Amino acid sequence: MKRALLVVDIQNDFCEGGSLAVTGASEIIPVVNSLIQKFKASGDLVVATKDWHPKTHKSFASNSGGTVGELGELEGLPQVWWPDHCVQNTSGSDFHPKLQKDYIDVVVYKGTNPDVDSYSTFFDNAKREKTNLDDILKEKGIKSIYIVGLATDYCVKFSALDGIDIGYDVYVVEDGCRGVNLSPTDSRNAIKEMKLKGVKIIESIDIQ
Ligand code: VGL
Ligand code: ZN
Repeated sequence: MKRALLVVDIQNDFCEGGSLAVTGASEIIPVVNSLIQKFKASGDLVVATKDWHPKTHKSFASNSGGTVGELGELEGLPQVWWPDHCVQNTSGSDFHPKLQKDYIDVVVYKGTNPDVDSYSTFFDNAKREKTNLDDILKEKGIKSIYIVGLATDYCVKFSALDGIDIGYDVYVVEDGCRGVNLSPTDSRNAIKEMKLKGVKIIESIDIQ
């Protein structure tokens, strides 16, 4: 196993009809499914992540008295107030029905602590707690990660930047991602920032 495909948060609430729907989310499913098959065929690791919030999560506007889409503060950190989304064991937190689930080797959960948001699949936003992702990759000797999923300007971006900080070679597959775009340029800026910090931005056809 030389590399891992990281399939970020392709869950119903982030897709069309969901509570925090990302425009064009379902368009990435065929791209992601073919990469899952490719990684499986080459004996590489397929990791999928789930945003996995308790219903009391304080990033939800409903629990914090904020307005959806506006910026506030949570435990000293800037926090966008979100609609309720990806609540544990609800259909909104299930993977999209068309996602190829049979070849997912491991699912990493994040966002379980109600007091802090967690965009990166490596750490919570306060960097207090780690998920098991780094240990899983290190245990298998994997040094390169290829990221696809939702959303370009949040979980994809912060996972990619943390991956670089920890020392991985990080590739973001642009046609396998879509962004929230609270501001229309958010995804474009996220791509620029990732590039500047050493993330390689590629297209799915570039992957062997
Ligand atoms: C995400 C906003 C809130 C994401 C998760 O997966 O990008 N965005 N929670
Ligand atoms: Zn969330």
